[in-house]
Amino acid sequence: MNAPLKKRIVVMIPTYNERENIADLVREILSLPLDASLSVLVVDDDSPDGTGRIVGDMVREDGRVRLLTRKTRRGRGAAGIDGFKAALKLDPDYIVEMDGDFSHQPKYIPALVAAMDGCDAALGSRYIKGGRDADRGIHRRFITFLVRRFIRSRFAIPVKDPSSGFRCFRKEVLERIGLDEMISTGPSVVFEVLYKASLRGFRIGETPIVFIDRSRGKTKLNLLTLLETLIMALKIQRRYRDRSADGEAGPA
Ligand SMILES: Nc1nc2c(ncn2[C@@H]2O[C@H](COP(=O)(O)OP(=O)(O)O)[C@@H](O)[C@H]2O)c(=O)[nH]1
Ligand SMILES: [Mg+2]
Repeated sequence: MNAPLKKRIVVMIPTYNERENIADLVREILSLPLDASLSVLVVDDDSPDGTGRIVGDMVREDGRVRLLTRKTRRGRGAAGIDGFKAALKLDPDYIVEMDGDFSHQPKYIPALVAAMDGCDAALGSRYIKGGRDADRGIHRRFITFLVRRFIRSRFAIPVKDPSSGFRCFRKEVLERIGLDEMISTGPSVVFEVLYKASLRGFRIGETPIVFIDRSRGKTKLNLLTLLETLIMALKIQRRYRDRSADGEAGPA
């Protein structure tokens, strides 16, 4: 009998000004002890700090590294969507999404992949046993707390950490949630993708992660993005509540 084929996994990382993190992060991911065929796709918005050049050098040295440079339609939202679409073209079994600042630690990727057993998507969760938000910034933790409360009060998504951006999807999930119809332009895309997957009945698992402070570089999250995210969440609710009443198709 033939040995089972290795799973193909693409790790998709949106970046903006992550020059101090990206090379170490990509190397760490590629050296994970995973019995899978792993590649990394960096989705960079033409960062002025030269993140794209650093990744470009890595692409030339290692066929497992890929770079998508976006020069129009910038922002975390469109970057995530374009990144997923480019990842799907590589025909993977799973797509892992994570930040490029080490807040999402590569060491959890094997657990995320293992959590896919019996699930269509798996989240790295700060709010289940063994997980933790170890971000030092008190205001940052407060923002996460507010966003989580807000989402949990308005949306019935059966997960503990709906705003987690560290997660893994079966290819079919991303193929069926209508990537071209997403309305988010900013970080709310993380939630919109999850919500659509949940509306469509995909099974979503969680595995604990400890979320740590970004080690280097600056966050792009500010008060304006927070406000934008909350407003966008309301828009998402209005839009898909109407849609789901019309009966969105399930995963079958
Ligand atoms: N391509 C792209 N990536 C972005 C953009 N804004 C943030 N990111 C990346 O998205 C991830 C999360 O952003 P970050 O600033 O760390 O936000 P925080 O983790 O919420 O503080 C990081 O990898 C960023 O480099 C953007 O406009 N375009
Ligand atoms: Mg961050």
